[in-house]
Amino acid sequence: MILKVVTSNPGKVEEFAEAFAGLGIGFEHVRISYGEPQVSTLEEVVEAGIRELRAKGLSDFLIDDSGMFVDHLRGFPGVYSSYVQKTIGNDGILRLMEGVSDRSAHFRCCIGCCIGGETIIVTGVSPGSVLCEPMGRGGFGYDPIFSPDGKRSFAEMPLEDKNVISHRGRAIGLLMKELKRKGLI
Ligand code: ITT
Repeated sequence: MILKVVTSNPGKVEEFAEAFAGLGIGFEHVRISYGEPQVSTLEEVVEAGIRELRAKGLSDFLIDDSGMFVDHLRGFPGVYSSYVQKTIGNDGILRLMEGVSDRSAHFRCCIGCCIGGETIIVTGVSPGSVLCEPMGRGGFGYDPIFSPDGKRSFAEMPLEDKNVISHRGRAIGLLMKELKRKGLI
């Protein structure tokens, strides 16, 4: 089986490629834009995306909507992570967190997968904290300012290490479990 990964984000493509190679799953990167409505959860974004892509005739694909949720900022940027990254960026988040002692945050990754007539939606979570300054040159997006263990940022980890503990790695694990349970792989 070849799964089409529909995303505009090359960082996600690398992570899916690494994870799927380890699982022996065929993979194809597809760029088709779909609307991301202003709703309150990642799951709602994914459900809407799946509806739109199915209506366009796409099959055997997955989409991923992710975000970083900062406790002190009451979950911001959350579903607005994409817009916030493009506007104020990591420096803007660090400015909002200046002098704040509670730096706890988590990443969520919601994956929606359509195979044949089946739709599976899973969410992986990675708890951690917002660092006081960017660290590391790897990864993408919020990786330099997020640490899962208070020691290293995601941007300082090799991809395969990030995939073991990250929101996306966990979501991929849940997806595989569900695909196996349904006898689809
Ligand atoms: P697609 O929707 O086309 O897949 P996107 O980059 O818009 O790509 P999201 O809406 O899921 O993806 O991502 C929201 C923001 O969060 C965006 O700026 C990403 O770079 C960032 N992001 C997502 N996953 C991340 C991760 O694992 N590490 C760091 N930042 C991440």
